[in-house]
Amino acid sequence: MPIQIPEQVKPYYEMLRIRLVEEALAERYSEQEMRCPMHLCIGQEAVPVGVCSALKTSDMVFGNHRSHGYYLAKGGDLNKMTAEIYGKVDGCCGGRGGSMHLIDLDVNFMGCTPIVAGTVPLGLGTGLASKLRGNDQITVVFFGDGCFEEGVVHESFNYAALMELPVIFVCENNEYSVYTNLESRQPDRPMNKIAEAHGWDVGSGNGNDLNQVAKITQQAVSRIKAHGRPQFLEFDTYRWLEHCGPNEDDHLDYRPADQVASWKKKCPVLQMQTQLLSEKSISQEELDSYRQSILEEIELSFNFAKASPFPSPESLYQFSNTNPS
Ligand SMILES: Cc1ncc(C[n+]2csc(CCOP(=O)(O)OP(=O)(O)O)c2C)c(N)n1
Ligand SMILES: [Mg+2]
Repeated sequence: MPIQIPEQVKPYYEMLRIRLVEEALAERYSEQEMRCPMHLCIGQEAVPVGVCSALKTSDMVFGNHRSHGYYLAKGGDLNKMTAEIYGKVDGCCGGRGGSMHLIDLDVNFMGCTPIVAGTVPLGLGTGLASKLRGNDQITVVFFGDGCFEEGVVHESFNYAALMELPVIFVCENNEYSVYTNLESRQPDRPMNKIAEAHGWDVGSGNGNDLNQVAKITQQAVSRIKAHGRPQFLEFDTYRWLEHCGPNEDDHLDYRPADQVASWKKKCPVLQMQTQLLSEKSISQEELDSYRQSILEEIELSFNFAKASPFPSPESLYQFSNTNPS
């Protein structure tokens, strides 16, 4: 049953929903019915929700390989996302893409891709389109700290600055690209200094603090409204699970145990929950009812995905211009 969520509690609800959806995906992954690689954002929920809370539905968002949170925070349809992950015809990409190819044009979630930095130049394209059309649509491209090592990011910074595009690039800095930490990959050269050198406005903050993420993004949106130039935002956060897949991988020892433990103490969902309870914006009974309602919604989405058929073999070349027949 849909329930009424007070306005000030909505961002918390959305973070909790992303967390519970991903926990359910992780739990069922071993059933081997989701046949695509899956990168979970558990621990990082405040960035997608905080950033998207500052956007309008007409604004456009691109994700990367770790995009369930972005898709849901932008208003993407949970049934269609779950069906996509199950490879079913009712998925948001007809079951052809899986977890890393999510699109929902109804809410301007423009897409995501496993190719690191693949969506960065696409965001320039939508930014340029908004500028040429003279509308007020903003483009947001989410990416990780590892993405910064791709040459196209730097070309894109240059192009966006030259063309004065209304884009916000949001870097979720979780300190790791797969198993390698930031210091081993990049010299001491803060990412926002590079953006600044291109003449972009920059902002940075605690990516586990939803209010801070939302405020910093609102400021970036206001600057774009004022002068139309590109914005770079960097938020520190941390992934809890393995790079790809539903498990923990701390036994591999690539991340110090005390680092993992200290970030888990800074859980974005729990921090916001504690705040709402202490300021009495929410009661424990309401919290329990939200959780119950989300779990019911998730169960229905799995039923929807499982009941949906696989795409037919005849449709294999439907969107292709290389049909051999
Ligand atoms: C062009 C390209 N290079 C390498 C990879 C392999 N790869 C997939 S995800 C990833 C790490 C990306 O790290 P980051 O951008 O920090 O995102 P995170 O996984 O930490 O969220 C890499 C190297 C890829 N998919 N595409
Ligand atoms: Mg990273």
